[in-house]
Amino acid sequence: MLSLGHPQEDPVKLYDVALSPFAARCRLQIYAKGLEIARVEPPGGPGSDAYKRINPTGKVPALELEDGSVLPESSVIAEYLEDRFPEPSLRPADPATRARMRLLVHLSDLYVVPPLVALFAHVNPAQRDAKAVAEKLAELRPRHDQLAGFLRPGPFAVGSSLSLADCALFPIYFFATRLHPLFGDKDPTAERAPLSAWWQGVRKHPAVERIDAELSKALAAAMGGAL
Ligand SMILES: N[C@@H](CCC(=O)N[C@@H](CS)C(=O)NCC(=O)O)C(=O)O
Repeated sequence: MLSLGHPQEDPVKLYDVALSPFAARCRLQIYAKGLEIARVEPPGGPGSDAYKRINPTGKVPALELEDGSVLPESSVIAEYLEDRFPEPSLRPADPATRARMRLLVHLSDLYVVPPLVALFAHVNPAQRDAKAVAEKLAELRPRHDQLAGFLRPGPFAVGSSLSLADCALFPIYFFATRLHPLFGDKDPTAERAPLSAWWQGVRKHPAVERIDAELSKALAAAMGGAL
C-alpha cells in the first residue's frame, strides 16, 4: 500500500458519498492502484454551503491535496491520480488504445450520464412522469448502442487489463442495469453483445467486485430494495 502525503502535511483525501457513481469511479481506481486515500463525507452533504466553501462546485467526488487545494470532477481526478501515481497504470500505453479509452469515458460522461441521471427523479412511483421517463429511455437506447460499438473484446473495455474506461463505465452501468428494468425496459447490457461480454468480464476484477459490493450495500440502505 502506498500512503500519500508527508508526515507534516495533511494527507490527500477524497470527498466521497457511497452511492455516487462518480465517487465510485475514483474509489475503483484507488482500489485497483492500491492507493491509501482517506474517504471523508462532505460537511453538510453534497451541495451544502459548508462544502461549497471547500469545493465551489459542491459536487462529489473531490480530491483534497496536501496543500489544501481541491480538485473536483471524477475524470480530472482520475487523470491526476494516473499522472501522479503512474504504476500500476490504468492507461494503455498505445496511443490509439488510450484514445479509445478516453472516447469511451467521453461517450459515457457526455451522452449516457445526463439522461440516466434524469431518470433518478422518477424512481419513486409517486413522483414519476411516464412521458419524461419514456423520453429519457428513448434517448438512452441509441447512446448505449454507440458506446457498445467502441468496446473491444475484453474482458475489459479496451482490452486485457482494467483501464480508466472501466472505472468510469462500471458504476454507470451498475445503475443503468437497474434503472432500465425498473421502468419496464430491457437491461442495456443484456441486449447488446459487446456490452454484455464486457459486463460479465469486468465484474471478475477484484477491485470491481469490491465496488459492486459497496454500491449494492449503499443502494439497499438508501432504497430498501426499490431499485
Ligand atoms: N461531473 C461530475 C458529476 C458529479 C456529481 O454530479 N455528483 C453528485 C452526486 S452523484 C453531486 O455531488 N451532486 C450534488 C450537487 O450537484 O449539488 C463528476 O464527474 O465528478
